[in-house]
Parts: sequence; structure tokens; C-alpha cells
Amino acid sequence: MGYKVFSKGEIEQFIEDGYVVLREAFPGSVAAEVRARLWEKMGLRPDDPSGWKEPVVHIREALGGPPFSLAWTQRVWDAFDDLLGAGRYLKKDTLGWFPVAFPGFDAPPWKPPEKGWHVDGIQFHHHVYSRDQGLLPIVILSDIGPGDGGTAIDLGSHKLAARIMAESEPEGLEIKELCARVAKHPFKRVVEANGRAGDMFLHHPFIRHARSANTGKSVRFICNPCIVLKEQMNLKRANPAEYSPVERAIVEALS
Ligand SMILES: O=C(O)CCC(=O)C(=O)O
Repeated sequence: MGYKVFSKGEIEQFIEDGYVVLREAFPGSVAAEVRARLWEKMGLRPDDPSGWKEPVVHIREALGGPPFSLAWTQRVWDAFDDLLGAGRYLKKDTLGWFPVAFPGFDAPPWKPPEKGWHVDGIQFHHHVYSRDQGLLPIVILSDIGPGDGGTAIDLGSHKLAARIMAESEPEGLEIKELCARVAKHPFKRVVEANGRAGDMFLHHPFIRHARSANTGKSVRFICNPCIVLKEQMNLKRANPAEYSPVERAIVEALS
């Protein structure tokens, strides 16, 4: 199968580790405009750290229209086609929600977080084939170097979560129970999602992840929109070549 954006190696990494990075998914200038709008929204100023009173301000809103909608480029749709199957998802035109993480509250060195680990999806009942979340993108809206509070990702945990969900069928699981069951298992390898403004980390929807402390010097901006599928995942395709990489990761985890 030919891919539009990713190499075969990157697709294999996505299946194995549960994430792949789409560099320069959208222009850095769009990220700068988004940050300017978020500063306004928070009522804070980038040049006045005296106003930064808490480690995280969470803007719990999806925002549309330019500049937010401009993050959804053809390169992003091509990457989604590669990971989810061409046209099998609902296109978005908004960005949100935005956890903004401020420096100055946690000293280096950066460490994997001790709490807050979760699988996404408070808004639906989880089945191994759910269409409610097909992909978890972390949209990088500011340059995030090592220690700057990049989202912590537990590589390979999507396969563990897939097995836990499959064992819970046909009833499925509430998110709290799913996270509790995943939490009983040790971490495999934790990495920090570092990147440049305009990159997107694209995660398998079952990946265990957590907010990490911003031990750097700059304010960290991301958002994590939910990508919904048009139809439930099909984990029993007659033609295995038709599995999307998201589905293949689940099928391999269950085999
Ligand atoms: O702030 C972060 O890095 C992660 C945010 C997150 O995991 C969430 O809101 O679900």
C-alpha cells in the first residue's frame, strides 16, 4: 500500500510505538497567530511573567475560523488518510482544548510525570472498535524542547489498552475503569513530545499519556483535538490490506 506522507518505516513505528510525528504540518506563522489569540483569551501577556500565577491555564473550548482553522492543511488530511484510511474520518475545522503550561513552577531536570496518566475519551463508552476517537493528534503550537513540558507518552501502551478493551467486550468500559485497568501495568518507555510550532504528534487513540511539568523557560502551547471516524473500526476485514494502521495496531495486539 502506498502512503501519501509517511514512509513505510514511520507507519511501522506508529503501529509499534503508537505515535508518529508529522513535521511542518502547518505553518509556524499560523501557530504564532493562534498563540496571540490564546494570550488575549487568557487575559495574560507574553512579556509580563508577573501575571503567570498558575502552572497550567486550561482553555476548555474549541475555537474555529482563522487562524485556528488554518492548522488543518492538506498535509494533515494526507497524514490522516495514511493512518486512518482515505476519507474514513470526519474533517475538523476547529482547534481545542488548549492546556497552556507555564514555566517557573517546576525545576529541572524533567522527569516523567507520576500522575495524570490516562487514555483519552471522557465523552464516550469505550469499545475496542469505537468510532468516537480514531486518532489523538497533539498539535504543537509553540517550540517545545526537552524539558519544556511536552506531553509524556508511554510507547506501546496502545496495544495494552487494546487488549484490556477487547477483554471487556461485549460490555465495553467506562473511561475511568479503562484508565484504572491500564494503570495496573508498568510503563514500557516514556518519551516527551518535543517539536516545533507547526508540528503534530499523531497518536493511536488508545495511547496512555500525561501532562508533564514545564521545567523550561518558555510557555508551552498545545491542543489535543479528537478525530472521529465515520464508521466503527473494522477489526475483521476480509482483505487485510484494507486495515488502516490504527486498526492494524489493534489487530496485532490481539493476535
Ligand atoms: O497537557 C498535556 O500535555 C496533555 C493534555 C492531555 O493529555 C489531555 O488534556 O488529555
